[in-house]
Amino acid sequence: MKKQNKPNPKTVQIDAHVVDNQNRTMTTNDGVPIHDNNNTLKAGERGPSLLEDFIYQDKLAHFDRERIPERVVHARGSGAHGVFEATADMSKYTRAKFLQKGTVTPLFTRFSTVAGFKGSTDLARDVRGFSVKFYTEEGNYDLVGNNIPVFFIQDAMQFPDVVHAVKPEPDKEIPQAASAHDTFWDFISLMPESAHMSLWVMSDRAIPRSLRMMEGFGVHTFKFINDQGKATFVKFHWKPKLGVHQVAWQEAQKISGYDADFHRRDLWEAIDNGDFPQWDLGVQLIPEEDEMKYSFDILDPTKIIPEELVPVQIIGTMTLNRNPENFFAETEQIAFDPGRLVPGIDFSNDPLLQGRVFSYADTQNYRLGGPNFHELPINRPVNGKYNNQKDGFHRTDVLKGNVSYFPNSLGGGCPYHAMLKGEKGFESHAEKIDAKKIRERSTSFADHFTQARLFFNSQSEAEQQHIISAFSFELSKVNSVAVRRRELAILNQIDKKLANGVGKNLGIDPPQQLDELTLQFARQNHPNYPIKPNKPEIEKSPALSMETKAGEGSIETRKVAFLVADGVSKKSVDKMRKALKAEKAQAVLISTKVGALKYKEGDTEEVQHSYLTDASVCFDAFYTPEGDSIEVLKSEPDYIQFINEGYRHCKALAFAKGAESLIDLSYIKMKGMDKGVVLESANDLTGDFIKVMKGHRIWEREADRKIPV
Ligand code: HDE
Repeated sequence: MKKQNKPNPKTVQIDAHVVDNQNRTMTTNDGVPIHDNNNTLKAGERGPSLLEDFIYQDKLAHFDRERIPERVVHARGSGAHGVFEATADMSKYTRAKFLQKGTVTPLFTRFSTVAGFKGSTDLARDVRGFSVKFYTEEGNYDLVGNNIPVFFIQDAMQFPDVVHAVKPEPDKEIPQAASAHDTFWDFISLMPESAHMSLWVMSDRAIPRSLRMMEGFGVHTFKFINDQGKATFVKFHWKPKLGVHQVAWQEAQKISGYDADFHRRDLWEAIDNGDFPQWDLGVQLIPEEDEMKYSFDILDPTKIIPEELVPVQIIGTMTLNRNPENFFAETEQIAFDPGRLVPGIDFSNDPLLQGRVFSYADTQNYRLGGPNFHELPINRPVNGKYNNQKDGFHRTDVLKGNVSYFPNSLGGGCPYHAMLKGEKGFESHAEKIDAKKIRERSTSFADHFTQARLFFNSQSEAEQQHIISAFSFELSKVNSVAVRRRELAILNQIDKKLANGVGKNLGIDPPQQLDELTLQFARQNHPNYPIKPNKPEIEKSPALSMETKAGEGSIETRKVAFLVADGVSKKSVDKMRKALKAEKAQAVLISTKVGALKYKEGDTEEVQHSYLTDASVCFDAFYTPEGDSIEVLKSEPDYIQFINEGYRHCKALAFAKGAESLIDLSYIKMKGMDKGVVLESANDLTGDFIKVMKGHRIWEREADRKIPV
């Protein structure tokens, strides 16, 4: 797998299974040519169908079994193939070959939402799964992470509970893909350990602009193991090259109606256009000796290690460069499992991670119908698998010879143990354990609010307001006043501004003390709860704010709506189009109808989008070119809606000469001009527009965000 001009081994492996129907006669599943695929076999023209119609049975029996159980969580997902190139010398820390400088490894990445069913909207407020299967030369390594670096719970035993609480309520199966309901907040308000994660989920991290514009985290602390068997603790981070971006909550809700596949489409189209998304892989390395050095426990999955304490070192880059050939065969059947490691990487004792080690293989055995799911093309290791496991449902490998046991002499002692030939296979880290069996929680896991506070403190004013709005929205949807109050008590332990802001919107004064029920449950894990927390190393971490991660001002692949109608000036359109192209941003013409758009100059251009089919929320910025179209747009209410919403959602709007008159019909007139409204008559139209777009949002408008639309 060294960098060479040889074909990607995973592509070669999958291609061997690709079926192309072009120029083929249709056959049954047994290869028998089908003469007529429209009519069942009947006794006479109007007679009953015959049991002997094996062609019909072949077709329907397959159809009747076309659904497999969806994933119990992360059912809704989108994936793509790619490669990882290691760029740093990691040999001091890990013997994993795919992490050695210069190695290029094929991979498949799947992004997902957690709570919704397979057909739910992409824009739900939710955590996003971020799973990567590396097909390394030492077997498959799965980094099954999320776009949020902490988790709701500390012990795997409670995973079914948190999932049952967030999923639709079991009596009425409502709501779909939403945490804004009673059972979720009932659970969360009884579980102070979920406080930190709940702030992340109520932040804009949970409504990404694009899957290509979000961070990924391994969440748990893992271990790197080097050639000498020495361990170093490690946390994994994926950093998107396009920066970290969000949509507004109101946009998310509207996008769900206009394009429920918004993220899936965006990923597919970007790869299809050759705009390959990239992420750097970063690691935080903690020497074994420093395990107990921090004010928090590095084994606790509700804690981050602030980047200011342990910097993130970049060790390679992932590029997603190929869409799947077939969604079901690849994205649906891929089986991730954080419990499968390659030499050089090991688990830590994080009790959540330890529990995951069981659950994933177990669920794949069920979901994919038996123990041979490793043989599906998307799951096969590129270096082959050789062992004595055999038989079972859907076995496709044909094991040669009469030997399927070890030790053997008849099979030449093969397949042999690595150590028998002086090779090194996977070896677990020889950690010394001397302990009693207990069912308890470590006291070092008992501080639930310090890092939640760190997160809130580290957000910009606008980001804090979004968190307050999100909690207010969610808790308003909760019917139980006791649950609302109990959650407010938790928020009050984190930050007064947060609790008071939400309390005001709910009409409840936040209680000063945690609710008795919350305390009662917390004391089951920590009898002396609440426990005095250690003094944190830092009070604020700029790295936690999305605003600081918005990217180095790139607008690559961002979508700009050109708001046009017949009679628009081609010159005015092309001027902006050219400037955006130079920045690799996309121009999308939106007109009063699809089909041929007539330019003022006489030419025509095919338009795919209209005010009827598209909405402002699906675009990043807006441009109104000059021309006779301006008169048409004056009486087009959907045009006015576009610019009103764009303005409200703090996006950049540019108006060519003459188009300024349209501003008088909008809320911009009422609320006033700002740097985000770029006029050709007063500004450098293209230069200033691009400059504002590079700032992503005009946050100043946030202070006055109650603009009606
Ligand atoms: Fe998962 N999780 N999880 N999870 N998880 C699954 O596996 C589970 C956890 C994550 O794209 C399931 O194949 C337990 C943390 C992702 O196919 C299941 C616990 C993190 C995906 C399962 C956790 C994740 C899953 C459901 C607590 C972030 C989607 C279907 C101990 C680090 C993978 C499946 C994909 C999927 C169990 C907690 C991420 C049931 C028991 C923490 C991204 O096995």
